[in-house]
Amino acid sequence: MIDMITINIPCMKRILLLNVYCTLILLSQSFVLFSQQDQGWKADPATVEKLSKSQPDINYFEERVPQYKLPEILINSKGSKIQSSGEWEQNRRQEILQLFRENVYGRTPSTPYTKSYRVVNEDKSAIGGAATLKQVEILISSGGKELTIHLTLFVPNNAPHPVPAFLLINNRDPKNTDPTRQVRSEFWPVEEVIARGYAISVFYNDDVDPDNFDDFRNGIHGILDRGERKDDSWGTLAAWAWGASRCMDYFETDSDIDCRKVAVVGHSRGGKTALWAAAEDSRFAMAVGNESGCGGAALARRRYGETVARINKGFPHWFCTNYRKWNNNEDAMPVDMHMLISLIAPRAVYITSADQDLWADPKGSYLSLFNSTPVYRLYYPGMSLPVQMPPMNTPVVGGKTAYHVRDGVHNLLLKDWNWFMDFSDKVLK
Ligand code: GTR
Repeated sequence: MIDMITINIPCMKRILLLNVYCTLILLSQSFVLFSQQDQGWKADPATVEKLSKSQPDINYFEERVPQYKLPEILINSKGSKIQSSGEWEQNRRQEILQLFRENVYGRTPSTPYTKSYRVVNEDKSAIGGAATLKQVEILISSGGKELTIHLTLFVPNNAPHPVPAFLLINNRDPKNTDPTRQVRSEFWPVEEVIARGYAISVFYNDDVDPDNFDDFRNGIHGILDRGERKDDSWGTLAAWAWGASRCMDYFETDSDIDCRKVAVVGHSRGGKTALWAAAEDSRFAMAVGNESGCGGAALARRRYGETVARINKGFPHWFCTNYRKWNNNEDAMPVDMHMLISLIAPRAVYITSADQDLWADPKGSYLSLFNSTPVYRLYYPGMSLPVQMPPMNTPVVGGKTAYHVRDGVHNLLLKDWNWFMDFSDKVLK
């Protein structure tokens, strides 16, 4: 007995160990297979857990996203299918543009105004001689009132002129866009953009309309709005977009800038604005919506992260009054944000997200871009994007559309800019 036990236990142990070993090999093989099939970005469960705890009224769980049906991009209000880019431009694009004006951002007034430009500073040997700095005042006047937009522009000296340009809508502290370059921020990386042969410019959103709710008395609203405000009167995002167009007006007068190759860039609220600016003004050849989230690229119907009700409560001045009709009523909205992106077609568009920025719904932003592609295909028939999101830090390009999820938090960094320039090298240069 004693002998049997002493002999058999090690033997059983060996069999058991062998079994465990084989199971581990099988498991690791199926893990490799599984991860090969499933490499696309997914929200990190720990981040989901953490955010859900700190904001219990906000949904961060993918499995709690409600079922939804997106409005058809290529079926017009009369129920006809749009078959060509011509039909798109003459008919459906106009309908969708009007729907966004009426229901989301509001209509820009047609009040007449005059504009003039004054180059108040020009330094041909900025950035150690690599660039020319121009500081331009864009003066708007109407009805005896005036407003000045301060545009800062660096033009590379050693690139063939006219040069393509980036225009950033700065929604952060103006220190981030220091023209003296004593403060260098990745938010507006002048030196690196110049080195790649692009001009880089910026205006401060508050110049056009201060970012606070004052019943639309200050900024450009106080100058161009006449009579009573209507439910579809423009909000602050539309005012900033209008400001971006005034910078474009200036570029048209500056022979250093190739105004057919201007990309409008914005981060977060600036990202929402950049997308709307390019929808409203087809002179922009490219738009970058960096982590633009709700009211930007993210699909409203997913109700993931920030929602329509939440954004209207937090920022009652950003959108038109009609947008409040969609508070907790997203399925009734006649548009969703894939249609905003489609308004930029056939021009270039870059949408981004950040891994930990679930408030801005990375997946909903990618789905929006993905669902805009039927419109791009009217122009570029072979164009496509993968159904699955790309892995983190891996930009994906489908013709004139691009997307990435950067690691880290809500921000605009040099890493993002480098990917924008890799893309613009292809689509603008
Ligand atoms: C947040 C807002 C977002 C986003 C962001 C920003 O508070 O909820 O929609 O725009 O601000 O602009 O940084």
